[in-house]
Amino acid sequence: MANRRIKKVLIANRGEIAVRVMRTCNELGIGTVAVFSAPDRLALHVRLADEAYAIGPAPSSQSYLVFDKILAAARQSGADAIHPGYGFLSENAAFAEACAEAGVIFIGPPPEAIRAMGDKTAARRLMQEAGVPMAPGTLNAIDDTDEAAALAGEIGYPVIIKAAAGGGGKGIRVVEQPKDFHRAMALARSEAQSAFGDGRVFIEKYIHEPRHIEFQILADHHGETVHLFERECSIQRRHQKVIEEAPSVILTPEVRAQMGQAAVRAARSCGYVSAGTVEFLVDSDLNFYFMEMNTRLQVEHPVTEWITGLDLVAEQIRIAEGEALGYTQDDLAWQGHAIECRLYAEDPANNFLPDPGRLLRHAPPSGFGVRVDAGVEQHGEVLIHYDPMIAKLTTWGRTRAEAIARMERALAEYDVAGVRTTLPFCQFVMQHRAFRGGDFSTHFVAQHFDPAALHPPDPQTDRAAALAAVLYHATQRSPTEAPTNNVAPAHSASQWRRRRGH
Ligand code: MV4
Repeated sequence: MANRRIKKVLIANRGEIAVRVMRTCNELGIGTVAVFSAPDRLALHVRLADEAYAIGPAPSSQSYLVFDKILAAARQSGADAIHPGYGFLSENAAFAEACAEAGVIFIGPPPEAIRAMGDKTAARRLMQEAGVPMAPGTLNAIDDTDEAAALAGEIGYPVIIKAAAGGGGKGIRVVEQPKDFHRAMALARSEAQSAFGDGRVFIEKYIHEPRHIEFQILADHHGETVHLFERECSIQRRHQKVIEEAPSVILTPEVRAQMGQAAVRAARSCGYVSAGTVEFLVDSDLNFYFMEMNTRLQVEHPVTEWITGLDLVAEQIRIAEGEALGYTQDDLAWQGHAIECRLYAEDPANNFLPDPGRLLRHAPPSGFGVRVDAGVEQHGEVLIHYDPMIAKLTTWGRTRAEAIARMERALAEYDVAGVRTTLPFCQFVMQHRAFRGGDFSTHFVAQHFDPAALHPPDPQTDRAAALAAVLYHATQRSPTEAPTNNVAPAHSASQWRRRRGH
């Protein structure tokens, strides 16, 4: 593959991940192009970009997901590459193909790899061939319910039914007993059909109280594939990760090496290039089972950046340019421990009900070993139309205990008002005996979380902060007219740009 220098990147995303990608582009001397929906016109990612293009109304189906609008903005701006971030078009094989047809580099894996891993049964067949351990189950989607029931009997109950087109937690069902199988199958099918437009499902043996441990991999266009160790993401709620860390407390060096090698085989099996993640379930005996491969940069990638010192977006860009990784597995090592807390505009005292709105105050923590990736500024708005994540707070320490202590310090320092947030929930987890002892599974939240144990909100402080913020806000310049299209922000990041290689 011929090397092709990337000079300008369009970021087909919004919020913190768009900002995070732009930051690396700025460091590399690469120009940045934002796209924005109407309610995002004053968003941080628009303000930080060199140029910004309006791509339609709020619904992502009419803006961030529309190939032609994104590609038109790429053409108009002269962007030579598109970074999709996560979500939206990041795992859309047809979009990756459309980029190639338009002569724009898609900063991500080849469409074939996205497609292969998007079909979870196709992925299972690939893993079977590559010798990657999997939970016992079916290799093909099952059409006949009676045949499926017989297979479930052979696998042994409990079993779990998953959508072939799924991923994350949509369309999954645990079946404890044979008598429940037919009904569960019908429900799983119709759920899969309405969620993905594809009712195909498959069955796996249900792993009891597993941990979710995933391996970051990087692969270049020259046949080199490495892993960047693991992230443990067991603390999740309704299949939404909330706290992640690296490394995992339970892995031994031997199991880590075995899982890493399996992850590399998984990536090679589909001709993977760029950054990707191989997810495993791990049982209490440290047996591990392939779950799925995510063919994108993930939300939780900063914990890997902390322990390896590598900028994953910079690596993705170098790989997309056709450069060789320049290191092998033996060159890689990790140091210390990193934890990520996701701060959402959701009320943990009220079943995590989303609470979008304006951030009357947003003063994130800082200091040694603390990183904040925020998508919203003070006075900015968490919009109802999109994911309600406000920021990712990550900390590093020489040991896990130090990373936790630093996280507790940072959480205490975090000052946010105007919306309810998951901050008290993060504090609950950090101080929990089971979390501190490393004694948890994917069922942690269901087993241990008690809203009554949350730090009680202090209405006096809340009110005082809100009043102070309103008064302060009143003294500030109000936002100027909205940029409508093709706007170069007054304070362009380009003025800080250095030339690459200097
Ligand atoms: C599993 C599992 C146990 N055994 N697969 C799939 C989607 C991901 N977000 C969680 N998934 C699981 N897959 C096998 N073979 C356990 C989970 C799982 C889970 C399943 C049902 C209800 C709640 C759950 C919480 C965490 C993990």
